[in-house]
Amino acid sequence: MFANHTQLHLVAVHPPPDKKSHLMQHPCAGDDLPCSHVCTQTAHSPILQKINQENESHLYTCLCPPAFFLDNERCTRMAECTFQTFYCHSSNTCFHNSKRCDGVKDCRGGEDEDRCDGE
Ligand SMILES: [Ca+2]
Repeated sequence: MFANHTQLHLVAVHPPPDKKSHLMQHPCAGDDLPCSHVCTQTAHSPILQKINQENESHLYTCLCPPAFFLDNERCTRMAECTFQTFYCHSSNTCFHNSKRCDGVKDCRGGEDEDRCDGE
């Protein structure tokens, strides 16, 4: 159809979205986004649609990029621990390996003292 190395210039034009459209009333489409990074519309299921109709609200899911975790609809960068440290997921902090199994709960959730007896 076109000769090799033919360059095509395509332009797609779409009218601006209608602010009154029900799709534009979704929390992910507004100016005051509920998520810090990525907001996606939750897939509809019969159960969710029933909740939607009763609450007259739109459902959404917040997502985070790699190396971040979701906490209360906000993405927080995970702490980067060195090989001499271990990661506490409950507090997103790093502690030196000497703190592991030393009888003191250094992590907020105390996971540094879990499985210390070779369990
Ligand atoms: Ca400890």
